[in-house]
Amino acid sequence: MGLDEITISRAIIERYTEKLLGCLELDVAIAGGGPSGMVAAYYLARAGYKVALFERKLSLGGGMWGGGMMFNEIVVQEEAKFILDELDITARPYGDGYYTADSIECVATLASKAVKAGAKFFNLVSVEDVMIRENRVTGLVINWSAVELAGLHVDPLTIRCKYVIEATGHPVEIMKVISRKTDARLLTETGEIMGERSMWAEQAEATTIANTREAFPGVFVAGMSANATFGSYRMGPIFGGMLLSGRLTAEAIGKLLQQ
Ligand code: 48F
Repeated sequence: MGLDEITISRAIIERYTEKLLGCLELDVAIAGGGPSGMVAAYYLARAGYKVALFERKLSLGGGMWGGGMMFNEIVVQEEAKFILDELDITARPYGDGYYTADSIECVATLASKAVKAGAKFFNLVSVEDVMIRENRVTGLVINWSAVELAGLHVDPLTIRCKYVIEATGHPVEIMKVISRKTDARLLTETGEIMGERSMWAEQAEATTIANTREAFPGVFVAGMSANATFGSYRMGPIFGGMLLSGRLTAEAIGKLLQQ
């Protein structure tokens, strides 16, 4: 049998279209494919929810690939080590309560497990806006990242969902767009995005968990976005908080979806 380029093209177009059409209405739409977003995608998919993740860049993984300053190892503390175990990622003890993991293994395994569990990933797609009905976010507005990068005037498409996870990391893009485009208060102390503070790993890791919650009706903040929204510290290349936050968001949303 000879290979036909048109068959190859048709296969890709049909399968991608099928995948995208299947994600127009979701239980959960995730903005950002860093560690917190991918962990949330994995646990939600594993629990049987219909979940898709939209990532601006070509590659998933966000800030995880680069470890600390491009030394591609990450540190995970005792409290989150069980997540590495659940994902079958090798954790090497490093003294008292610290573990290290290879950041390439982490990203690759997370992406693989989430997709195999049934989460749909759309890379090269940016979330540029949200849909709001009666003061609740009801969906994401998406466009090709290439359109955004080229500054082209092309209208977006829309995904409806029951919950959104804001996992865009430091820039906290989803909360920013909500804050800019509505008069409503966010569910923070000030009603606005409180902003990220400087490095303090211990505080930051603890508050990441406390800040993993609904920050606007229908939107949960996870990972670094949780601290950026609620005004807490950054933590640098220790990733336990990111993993725990992703898992916690999946659990919290799962509970609400069961009601
Ligand atoms: O920054 P990122 O890795 O977020 P995270 O899951 O983890 C933070 C850590 O990597 C690290 C840290 C240490 O513990 O503080 O920084 O909170 O991943 C965020 C992803 O979201 C994508 C972005 O390209 C990155 O891969 N992203 C950002 N804005 C958008 C987006 C958007 N508007 N639409 C789609 N993707």
